[in-house]
Amino acid sequence: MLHYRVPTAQLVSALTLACAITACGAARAPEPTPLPARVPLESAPALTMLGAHRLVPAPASVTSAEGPPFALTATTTIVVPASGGEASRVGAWMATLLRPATGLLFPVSAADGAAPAGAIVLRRGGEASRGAEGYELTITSDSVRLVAAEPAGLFRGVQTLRQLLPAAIESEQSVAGVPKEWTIPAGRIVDRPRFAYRGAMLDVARHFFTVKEVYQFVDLLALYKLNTLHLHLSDDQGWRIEIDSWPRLATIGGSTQVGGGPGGYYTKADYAEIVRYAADRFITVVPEIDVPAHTNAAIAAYPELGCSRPVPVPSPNAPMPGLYTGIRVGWSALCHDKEVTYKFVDDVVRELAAMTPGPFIHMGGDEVEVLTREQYAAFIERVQDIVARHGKRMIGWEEIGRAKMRPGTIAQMWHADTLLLAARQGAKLVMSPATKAYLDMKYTPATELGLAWAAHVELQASYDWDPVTFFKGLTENDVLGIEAPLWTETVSNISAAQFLLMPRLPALAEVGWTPTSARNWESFRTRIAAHAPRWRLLGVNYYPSPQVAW
Ligand code: IFG
Repeated sequence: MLHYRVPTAQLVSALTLACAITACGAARAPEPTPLPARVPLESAPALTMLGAHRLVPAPASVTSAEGPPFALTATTTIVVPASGGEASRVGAWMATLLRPATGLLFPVSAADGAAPAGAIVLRRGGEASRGAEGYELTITSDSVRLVAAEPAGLFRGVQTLRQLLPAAIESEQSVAGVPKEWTIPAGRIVDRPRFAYRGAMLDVARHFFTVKEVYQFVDLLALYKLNTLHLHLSDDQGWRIEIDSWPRLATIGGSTQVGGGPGGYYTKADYAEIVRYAADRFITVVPEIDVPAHTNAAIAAYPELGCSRPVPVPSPNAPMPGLYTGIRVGWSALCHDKEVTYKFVDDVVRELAAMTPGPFIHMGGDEVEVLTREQYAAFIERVQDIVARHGKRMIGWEEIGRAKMRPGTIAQMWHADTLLLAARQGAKLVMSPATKAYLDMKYTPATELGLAWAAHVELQASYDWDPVTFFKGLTENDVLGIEAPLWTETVSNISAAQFLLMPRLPALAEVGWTPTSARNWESFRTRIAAHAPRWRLLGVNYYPSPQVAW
């Protein structure tokens, strides 16, 4: 008999309430204020009308229908196209998601044509104008039809289905009896993203995160329809990816981290695992090797890469001379006028491109204090040519707008107006303004984790902005999308990362996905409140922002 574990908090609130009534406990402690009674999963209001949805990101259009909901039962089957392929993989992924909490079998069958009643049917097709991630979801009492031009659209539609079921669907074990039945309200959703690039960045250089922790980061991106994982793989404190032609980059450059901990690095097999896990969720990996600054770990491994510039004050707990475990920025740089520097960049980009199926390689370019404007531009232009020669498009932080950008190169906006230099060259922009999207910013002065150099960023600040009107003079066509960077100077494990990510990540996911006409703060703050039980069941840490009535 599987026992349903009552969440501790419920127990606590029940006990608190009990004590308040029976004054249990000898010494009359001051009356504890009872915790806000959480709505127990058993009585979570089932979704009555599709329009009452608490979906995040909000879909482009939702139409409720009269009539009974679709119920998941022992005979519910999942039907995927006979051709198999990625659409079948999405069907299998959905079955794996639905089985544990419901205890139902969800057999998956591959067949075209009319499906049996009571089936969840995945089909390729629909309006190609909805793009690679658009989908349409039609729910009646006897069928659920999910149609998308591409498998990615099917996967995004499955996340919507997931959110239309009670939060208990996220539970790991069959919670028989909770809820009485698993229903999805009738209606129709036609949906597609506003922006093509919707990402989040994990800085694995300041603090190293294991492959399993990166999976947990990717799981949150998948739940909220983000499609890009930017990994900040190198910086002053750490080099995190194995490069065969320069082996000490990982073995020495990866041997420590901020604060002097053991650091770590991804072997090529580890990196391939991360790429596969992301690809299974239709998420593209964008690796970043930050040059010419933020390069102390590489220079500590290969001192010939640096000019004879002063190294930082030795870090008390750095295991090797030259390694740095503090958090100052901008002081290091590769030697721009040595040929070995460009051989280094070429070797690294060659090996990184070979292990990265996605179209982009991010080459950083931020916070360069030791080169003149001309030296910087010449360096960036040369690096850009190297990336192109290896068949990839370069992304760089906004400062690269000071160089001559190749068509296809993307500038990532973070803190100033240099993005306008890139826009004037016709470059596409990825918007990640530090005052809105930097998830390492404290929520408030009271937040223990995070930094505050840009701003304190509460949930509403992350939600209430528009990537196009954020900067005057930009047009919809200039903006490729948005990204939420999580820098990890103060974050050393995934639980701390989740506290800073959640709930701002879903807010930014909605900024990237939902048309402006379907977006507003009052609606979002109400909808996101319903996601907390889901996060608790998933074991995801989060900041209970006082801006939301959780
Ligand atoms: N700026 C630096 C990051 C990191 C960040 C912390 C960019 C592009 C401050 N560069 O953001 O390396 O230190 O908030």
